[in-house]
Formats: sequence, structure tokens, C-alpha cells
Amino acid sequence: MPSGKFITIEGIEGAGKSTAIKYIEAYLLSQGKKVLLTREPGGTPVAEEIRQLVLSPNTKEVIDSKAELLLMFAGRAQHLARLILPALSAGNWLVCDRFVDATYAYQCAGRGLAEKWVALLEEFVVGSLRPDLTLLLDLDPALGLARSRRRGPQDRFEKEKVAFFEKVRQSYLERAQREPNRFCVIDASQSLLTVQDDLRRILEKL
Ligand code: Z5A
Repeated sequence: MPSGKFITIEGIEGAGKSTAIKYIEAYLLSQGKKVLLTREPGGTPVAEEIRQLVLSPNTKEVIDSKAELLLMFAGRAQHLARLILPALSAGNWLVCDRFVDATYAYQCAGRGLAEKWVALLEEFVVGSLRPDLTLLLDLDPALGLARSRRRGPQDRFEKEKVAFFEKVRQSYLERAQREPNRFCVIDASQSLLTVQDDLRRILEKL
């Protein structure tokens, strides 16, 4: 059984996940924890190659939603086997930028695939592992898109319209409501310092 803690961070693009993760890492290190940061899609060399494929806006053909779903889980299988499970067994606090909740939010709510297929793949690939804590940075998509578009070239997902991200956001909020013991929702429209205060309070409890 894993002995480290598994923390995931979720939210629409531009919500501040990458920024929050740096703060979480510094906080956990200050508490003497062994910390490892990772992300999905990605996290290992093979999974990062899959990331390139699914995020590139320049694919030679349109990626079918079912293929996109399977690619997410192919990367996840590799990530779990090669990094997540060994790191948790070694007692690390593993902080992962997105995990299975993102698949329900993007491939089901966003792309319209039935949840039963994700549940099936989750059982096959992830088994009974669930994050100890999922931090949901909740933000109005218009604000998130504005933040991320300031940063530079857009990936395949970033080219989606606000309506797509509205569905993704609602799906995340519904999942958080269904699993209040695992999720903590943070208002990501607050100032960076206030978001960090919220993060620290949540981590102190954990
Ligand atoms: N995806 C999927 O479809 N299915 C799956 O199963 C998985 C993923 C796992 C890649 O994700 C894409 O993969 C993702 C869903 C899909 N696409 N989308 N959208 P990603 O997480 O790698 O990419 P991202 O969502 O586009 O992340 P991002 O754009 O890097 O956003 P972020 O990490 O949440 O934000 P940030 O970089 O920390 O902050 C953005 C800017 O806002 C930056 O300039 C910050 O300085 C600023 N910021 C941050 N916080 C604040 C506050 N509080 N106030 C003001 N400004 C702030």
C-alpha cells in the first residue's frame, strides 16, 4: 500500500495550477516532506511524448475524442507504473497537476463521451488508487482564458471556446460536491496571496 500522500490539482486552464504547485512544493519542503511534482498528461518520457501528441495544435489529422480518451489513459498507465506508484511507496508526497478528474471533466463533459467508459478505464488502469486530496482551483473560464492567452501560443485545448470550458468547470464542481472529503475548492479569482493562504490552511490540516 502506498505510504506517501497523493495530492492532485485541477481546474480549467489559466486557473493557476502551475503557480499553486510551486507554492505547495515550497510549503511541503518547509515541513520536511519528501516532495515530487508531476503532471498529466505526462510525467515520464513516454507519457510526455503522448502529451506532445495530444496537445499539439498541429496534428496532421483531427484527433477523434475516443482516441484522445485512450491516449490520456495510455499516458496514465505508464505514469502510474513508472512514477506514481513507486514514488508513493517510497514515502513521497506526490503533487500531480491533473489526474482522472480531468478526464471526466474534459473528455466526458467537454467532448461528450459517456462517463461509463472513463469509469471502465479508471478501474482497469488506476484500480482503487484515489488522491488523498484534490485541490480544485475554480475560476470563470473567461478569466482563465484571458490569463493563459497572455502567456503565448495556444495548445489544442486552449483553442476551444468558452462554452467548452464552462462545461468542464461545471463537471469539476459537481465532482467536488459529490466527494467533499477528497476535494477542496479554492476561489482562484482571488489574489495570489489569498489563494496561497487558502492552500496553506488546507495543507496544514492534511
Ligand atoms: N487534459 C484532458 O483533456 N484530459 C485529461 O485527462 C488530462 C488533461 C490529464 C493540458 O493541461 C491539457 O490536457 C488541458 C486539459 C487536458 N487543457 N486545457 N485547458 P495543462 O494543465 O498542462 O494545461 P493548462 O490547463 O492549459 O494549464 P495552464 O494554462 O498552464 O494553466 P495553470 O497552470 O492553471 O495556470 P498558471 O500557469 O499557474 O497561471 C496562468 C497565468 O495566470 C500566469 O501568468 C500566472 O502568473 C497567473 N495567475 C495565477 N494565479 C493567479 C491569481 N490568483 N491571480 C492573478 N493571476 C494569476
